Amino acid sequence: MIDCVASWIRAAQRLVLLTGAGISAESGVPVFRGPGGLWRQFRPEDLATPGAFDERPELVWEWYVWRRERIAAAQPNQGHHVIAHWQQTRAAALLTQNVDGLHERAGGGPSIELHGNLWRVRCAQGCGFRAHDNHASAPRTALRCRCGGWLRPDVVWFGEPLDPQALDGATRAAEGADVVLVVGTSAVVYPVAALPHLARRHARLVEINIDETALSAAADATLRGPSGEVLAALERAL
Ligand code: BJW
Ligand code: ZN
Repeated sequence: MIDCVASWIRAAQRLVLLTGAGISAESGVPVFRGPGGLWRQFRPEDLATPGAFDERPELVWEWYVWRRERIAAAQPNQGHHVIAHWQQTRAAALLTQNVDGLHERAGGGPSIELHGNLWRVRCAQGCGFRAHDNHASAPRTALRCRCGGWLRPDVVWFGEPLDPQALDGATRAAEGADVVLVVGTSAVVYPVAALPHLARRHARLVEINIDETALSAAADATLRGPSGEVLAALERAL
C-alpha cells in the first residue's frame, strides 16, 4: 500500500495535507479524544468555549499555560519534517487543525491554521488587538489588553466560526487537490471534517492514522500506524 500511495504522491500536481492532533502525538503533545486525550481529563465545555472563558478566564488560561509549557518543551517529529520537506519540494499545501505551531517550527513555510494558534493572543473584548506571545508561562498581569478587556488565546473554540479566509483557502485547496493525505485526525469536528469529502469526488483520499476514524470508510487508501513512521516510510518510497 505504501508503494501505491507513493506513486500517487509522485504523480500529484496538487498535493494537500490535512493534519490533526495525532501528527504531534509522537512529539509528546496530547491528543483530544481517545486514550490519553485531553477530553478524558477535562470537559471541553469547561475550557474550550467562549462561555467558559467569560465565566472563568483565569482557569482557562491556566490550562493554556500548562499546554504551552508542554509544547514549548516538545520538538517537531519526523512527520512534521517530512511534511515541511514536501511543502518545499512538492508545493504541498498544508491545512492544520493544530494550534501548537510545530509545523511552523519544522520550517516548511506557510500553512492554513484552521483552529488558530496558541502562541498568539487577541482581545476578547473585540477591540481588534492581536499579537504573538511566545512566553510559555504568561504572567497574569500580561493577560489584560490595553483596552482593559481580557486577552484570550487566538484559537477557535466550540461554537465559534472559523476565520472565513482560512476556511475559504482550505476549501479551495481541497477542491483543487488531486491527492489529499489526512493525517492524525479523528475527523469529527466540523467544518474541517467536511473538507476531505469535498476532495473525494476528484482526488485520491489517503488516511494516515493509528486507528479507524469517521473518515476511514471514505478513504481510497488507509495507512495504519504512527504518522511520523508512516510519513518517513512514504518519503523513502518516493
Ligand atoms: C495518531 C497518532 C499517531 C493518535 N499517529 N494518528 C453536531 C453535529 C455537527 C457539528 C456540531 C454539532 N454540535 C456542535 C457542532 C459544531 C462543532 C463540532 O463539530 N462539534 C463536534 C465535536 C460534534 N464545531 C464547532 O463548534 C466549530 N465551529 C463551528 O461550527 O462554527 C459554526 C458557526 C458559524 C457562525 C457563527 C458561529 C458558529 C469550531 C470547532 C473548534 C474546535 N476547537 C478545538 C480546540 C482548539 C483550541 C485548542 O486546541 O485549545 O480544536 S476542539 C479540538 O478538536 C481541537 C482540534 O483541532 C479538533 C480536532 O481534533 P483532532 O485534531 O481530530 O484530534 P483528536 O484528538 O480528535 O484525534 C486525534 C487522532 O489522532 C485520532 O484519530 C487518533 O487515532 C490519532 N492518533 N496518535 C497517527 N501517533
Ligand atoms: Zn482590547
